[in-house]
Amino acid sequence: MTELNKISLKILSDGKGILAADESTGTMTKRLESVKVPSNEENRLLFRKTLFSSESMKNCIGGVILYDETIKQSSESKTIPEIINASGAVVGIKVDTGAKTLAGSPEEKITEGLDGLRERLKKYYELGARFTKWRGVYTISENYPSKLSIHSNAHALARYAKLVQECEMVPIVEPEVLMDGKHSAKTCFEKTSEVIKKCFEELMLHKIDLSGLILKPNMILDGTNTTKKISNEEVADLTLKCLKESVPQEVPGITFLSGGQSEIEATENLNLINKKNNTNFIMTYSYGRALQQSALKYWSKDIKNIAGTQKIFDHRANMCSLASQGKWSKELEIQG
Ligand code: 5MM
Repeated sequence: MTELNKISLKILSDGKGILAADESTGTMTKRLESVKVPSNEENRLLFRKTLFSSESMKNCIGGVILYDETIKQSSESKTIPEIINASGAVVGIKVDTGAKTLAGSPEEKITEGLDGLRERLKKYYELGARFTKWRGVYTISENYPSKLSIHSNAHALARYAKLVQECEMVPIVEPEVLMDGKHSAKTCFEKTSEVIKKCFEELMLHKIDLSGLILKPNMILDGTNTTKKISNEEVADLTLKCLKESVPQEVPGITFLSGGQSEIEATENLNLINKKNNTNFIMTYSYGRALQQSALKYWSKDIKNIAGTQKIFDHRANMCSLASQGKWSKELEIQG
């Protein structure tokens, strides 16, 4: 077993998943302003530190993805990486610098951040990071995602992943096919499969150690603007079929993004995926909104109510952990 494989399994095993707290300052500002809390460094730290010192961190969170600002912050003479490590979770860092207009197809995006990446990775390693994340974004419409966007993003993801492994960290490869649009789940299945297959083609060309990599994909869903929706059972079936056909066996685990699904929807779908899991992959969560939404709303009413906020977060994390083992049910939500 390689060191990278060990780190991956530490993050994913025993009913654990990832807390994606890597919102860039722009996104975090939107989230805070939506609940009428001013977005300043102090408040961003307070909310995040509240989550990172919750009880459920020990049993439900195997890794936390941070943003550049957070990995350098401290509270009560402890650095944020120290607080996370104390719970047993692994520190991760988002290393892309965002999705920009794709030259040659201006309605699509290409994720940037390769320039100077090797040097930045070394600094993040020194700060305590042992895994990283890079997100490629794809939209579905009549002509998209284009071959150009599928190819360019896969190439960037592979170059990123190789640099990360060279620096002895585990890369999370996140190709996110967005839910926005009026496409069917069938189209989402076809496009997501094409995107993931291309990513692995490039990853293999770059000689990535696949046992030390985590894939973070979207689930297969109908577009947000369709009225006719497939059932949760069908979501699970199509998602499993897509991953079984597109992901090489050596990959230890898959951590889904929630992508705008409600907390319950993202939990229910993950639970069904695990109930039906007929692959060797660990299937768990790397949720941002689906782990934080309720906690953020509660916290915004009184930002000094740490214990109350942690209780809300703990419940969500426990539900996701059960779902990652196929042991969740709706009744547990009501009791919680
Ligand atoms: C936490 O949000 C991340 C994106 O931040 P920026 O847009 O500010 O760069 C995002 O990559 C996130 O990690 C994943 O999309 C998963 O989050 P959701 O909310 O979709 O589960």
